[in-house]
Amino acid sequence: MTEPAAVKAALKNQAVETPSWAYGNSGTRFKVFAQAGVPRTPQEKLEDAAKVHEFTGAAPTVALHIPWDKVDDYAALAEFAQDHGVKLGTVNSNTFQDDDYKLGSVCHPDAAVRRKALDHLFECVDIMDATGSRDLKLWFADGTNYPGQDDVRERQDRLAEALAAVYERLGDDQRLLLEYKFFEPAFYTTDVPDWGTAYAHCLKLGPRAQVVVDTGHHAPGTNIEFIVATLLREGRLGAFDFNSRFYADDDLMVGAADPFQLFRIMYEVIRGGGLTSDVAFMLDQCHNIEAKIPAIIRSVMNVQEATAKALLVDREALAVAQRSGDVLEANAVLMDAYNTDVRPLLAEVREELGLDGDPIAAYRRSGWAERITAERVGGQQAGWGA
Ligand code: PSV
Ligand code: MN
Repeated sequence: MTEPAAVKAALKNQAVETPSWAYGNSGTRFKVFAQAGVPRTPQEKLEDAAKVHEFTGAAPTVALHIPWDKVDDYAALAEFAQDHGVKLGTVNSNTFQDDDYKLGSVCHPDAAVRRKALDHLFECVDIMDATGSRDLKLWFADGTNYPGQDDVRERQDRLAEALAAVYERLGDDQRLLLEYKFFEPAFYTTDVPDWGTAYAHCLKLGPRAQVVVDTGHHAPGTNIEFIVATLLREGRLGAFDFNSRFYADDDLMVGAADPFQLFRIMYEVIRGGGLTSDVAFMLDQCHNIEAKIPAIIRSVMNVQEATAKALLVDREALAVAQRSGDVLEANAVLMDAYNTDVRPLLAEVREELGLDGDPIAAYRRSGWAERITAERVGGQQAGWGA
């Protein structure tokens, strides 16, 4: 069993990056619901993100999405973040919300559209230079809807060409994170459908190209923890986009739909040394019907709970059971850790950090929700496409 002091130390060091877009309005293709107090500017999103960090102590960075978080002066935005106790994190590109991208972006059959998409990716690297961000996260909505629509092999060549150009443009301390998704918005093929395709491209690019595992981007029943173990073994797990799903890419609060899966993932992360390496733990969620800030706090807490349980696995007892072929005992060791109520331990960890043991209650008492509802009146609320 990991020493209690080591478990606490690991939990105190854990950081979860929150996505700027989770603070804005979101919904489904049927309806985007507006909520009172939602940020109107990237600065207001950072104010909300700062509250999540204030009450959890575990969300020190905020991911940007360009152009949703476009500003004139990114260095000033980084300073604004710093003044509020957080930092700007990963820069996410967006090559999916422009009419030109109907048939794809970097994989589009028309070279002019590919050039436009590449220029956007270069712009994102320029922004990283200004914000001091380490990671560029690339997700492409590219793909086809019908067999025969385009040459899927040629699309891979176009993709490889764009990725190579972006990789070349990165600074020595910057990374390219490639995210895969098996469907949506394209329904027949997507150009980066799975971890194998992402891994193959990253391998060609070089060591600073790494794979992103968005937990919502797999077919039902996929063993995500196996993918995590494999990518860690290969040194190519760059980041997580955490969220939960019941059916498709639901983007629900991580750990809400399947806390056991999150535990299994975190166990493989710890087993593979990923908790203390450069793996970035990010949320990629949309809070469509629930209050956003407490939902993000809850999500951070869910990651912490899964991590605490995974840290509590008695690895020595597990190894003994595994080596002796004691299937039931091996399973029991894992389940013992999973079934531990780690909430008191996490409350203690928070209190030792000078925080309230119950971040959601502390947030509710703070009056922040009432304040932003009263103050953020008028203007255009942030949301998809804003
Ligand atoms: C695509 O579904 C995705 O997971 C990518 O990470 C995008 O950048 C993000 O969602 C937008 O919410
Ligand atoms: Mn994602």
